[in-house]
Amino acid sequence: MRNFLHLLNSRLSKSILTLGIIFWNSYALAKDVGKGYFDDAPLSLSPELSKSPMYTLVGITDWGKEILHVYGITTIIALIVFLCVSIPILYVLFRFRATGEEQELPKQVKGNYILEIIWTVIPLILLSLIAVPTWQSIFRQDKAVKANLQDKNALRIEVVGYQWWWKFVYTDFGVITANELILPENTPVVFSITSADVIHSFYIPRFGGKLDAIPGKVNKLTYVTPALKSNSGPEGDYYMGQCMELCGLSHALMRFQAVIRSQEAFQDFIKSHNQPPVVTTASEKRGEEVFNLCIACHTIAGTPSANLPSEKIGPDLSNFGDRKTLAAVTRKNNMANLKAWLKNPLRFKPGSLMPDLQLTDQQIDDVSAYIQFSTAKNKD
Ligand code: HEC
Ligand SMILES: [Cu+2]
Repeated sequence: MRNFLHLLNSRLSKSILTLGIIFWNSYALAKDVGKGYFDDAPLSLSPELSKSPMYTLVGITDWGKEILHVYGITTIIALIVFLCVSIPILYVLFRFRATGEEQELPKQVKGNYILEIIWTVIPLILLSLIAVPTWQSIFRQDKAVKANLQDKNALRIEVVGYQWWWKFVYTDFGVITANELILPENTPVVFSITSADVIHSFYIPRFGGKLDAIPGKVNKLTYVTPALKSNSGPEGDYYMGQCMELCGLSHALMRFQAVIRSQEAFQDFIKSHNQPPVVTTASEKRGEEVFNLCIACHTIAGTPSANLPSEKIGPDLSNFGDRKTLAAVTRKNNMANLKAWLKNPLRFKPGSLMPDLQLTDQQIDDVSAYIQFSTAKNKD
């Protein structure tokens, strides 16, 4: 007995020590990620993200609220089951503890029909209590998708997952963008979700409704976008989204952002998006030339790159200067990060399908100026 206690003690202390070391190392690592490489740590480690963390426990769309409702029912039932099991167990543990003076085994019981029936029927009832509202929700969503597809006021958006970024096509407006999903407030939206390569999963936690993006299949999701917050600035409200299906090396870096704007600001976005770049400085002019190296994979609306008929494997860069983030919302979009990205995309995103194009520093400066500044100038 004593030896056993010793063993337990030393194991316990070793485990605690190991855990402590792991904790300390992870902390030390996390603290320094990105330091020295970029002007700016990844967004997850910056205060940016704290403004829009990926909570699952607030539903701010109709569909999000509905899911939370089912979630609430499930949680309450699970809690009741937990209490009904753990309280008797604790009672029995203490009430019938061995005193060491027992002479024989206690009475052995097995195969009690009544008990067997009871503990088959109770879970059946509990599972039905969960299943019925779940089915109801699924059918309601199905109906809403059909209704909103017919609704003239609804916004239809095609979502395509790529390794490791998101394409958003505003089918009714001929507008294509990437990673930043601009949405008008209080509007029904139908997302038609698919993938260009492997399985991804589309999810904006606060809006509710996580749906797989599967190549060759279109999954539909709909909800009414939330209203603007009372204190939101001219840029609107930002909500983080994330790919939720392990899809390769940079899966964790496959983020996106939903941006809720007023109806007018949304219309402005639609209007300015496809305006051709306005090239003024000498550097932008040289950058326009350099951009010919990029057009097999990228498009800027209103330039020859938009005339190539092939499917592009890189994000649409129209109106890029208007974007707040870079490389699927993993960095802030500013000149320093853009240049670092063009110097070596793999440093930002392991396995990225944007190759290192071996550009000279001059080419990087020029093409950065071109895609960053000339595209944003059409914003009155
Ligand atoms: C072989 C295809 C390919 C070529 C050529 C290419 N890119 Fe890319 N680019 C990509 C892919 C794929 C991504 C998405 C990377 C990711 O986020 O994982 C990307 C991402 C980007 C992004 C970030 C976009 C965003 O939505 O945040 C910028 C900016 C960019 N590329 C600029 C350029 C420029 C400028 C050139 C030419 C000098 C270029 N790319 C050449 C494939 C390419
Ligand atoms: Cu993924």
